[in-house]
Amino acid sequence: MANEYPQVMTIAGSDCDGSAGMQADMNTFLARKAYGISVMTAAVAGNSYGIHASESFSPAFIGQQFAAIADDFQVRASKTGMMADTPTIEAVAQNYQKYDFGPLVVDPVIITKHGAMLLEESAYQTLCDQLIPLATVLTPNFYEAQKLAGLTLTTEADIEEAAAKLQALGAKNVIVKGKHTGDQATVRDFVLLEDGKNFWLEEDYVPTDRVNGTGDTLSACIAAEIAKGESVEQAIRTAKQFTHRAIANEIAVGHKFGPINHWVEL
Ligand code: PXL
Repeated sequence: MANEYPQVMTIAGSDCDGSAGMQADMNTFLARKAYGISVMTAAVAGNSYGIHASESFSPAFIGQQFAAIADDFQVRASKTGMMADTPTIEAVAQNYQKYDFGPLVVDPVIITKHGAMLLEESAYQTLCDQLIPLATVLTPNFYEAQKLAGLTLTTEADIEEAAAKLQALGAKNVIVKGKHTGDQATVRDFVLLEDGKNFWLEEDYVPTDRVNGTGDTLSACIAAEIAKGESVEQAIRTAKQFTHRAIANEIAVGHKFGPINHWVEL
């Protein structure tokens, strides 16, 4: 009886304004009808204008959260979000390998929609060496793909090359999320699957500032769909659609980079 219901876990930072991080993940899990569990790595003080302060939890406390969940719950898929520094990434990578928490979606959070940097530059290499090899799905945005692949992305061929490079680091499946320049008709994300199948996912560009938590939502939705038994490809397609609808049906909360709308249905 216990643990029959699909359970999905986020390993992420708390954003006190509710728009992003762990809160966006939990909203997504609820919306997609999976039970959400949250191991907290850090907490930020911020709002729709920006991030003003940030604190990380100790590696020991992160380990205690993992142990508590492993003792009682049956997590079918997990995702990572904000991990601010090398000790946090190492703690997450070590603990994840200690238990069975299902396939891992790694959202390599480096930069927020307000332009705040959430990951120390000195930790990029740790992310590549220790966490990306554990990823069933890696979900960098355009900026993160450039940093982690070490490439300048100009053309679509560059983006395809970056995805291949990130796959070579050990991520089984990669989705590189498209750029938002403000003067575009569509947003195009490139998907490279484990078996080499690849395709572009396209949705209309929505001209709005209310986009904080978009990447968290996409990766959380992928994890939730996998936890419910969907294939990786279907999980990615569902997540792109869900996130697009959540952006397109905006809600008036906060003054600047506000949250997206997790009440949308597919
Ligand atoms: O959306 C990226 C993100 C992830 N995690 C935390 C955040 C944000 C953006 O604001 O605050 C904790």
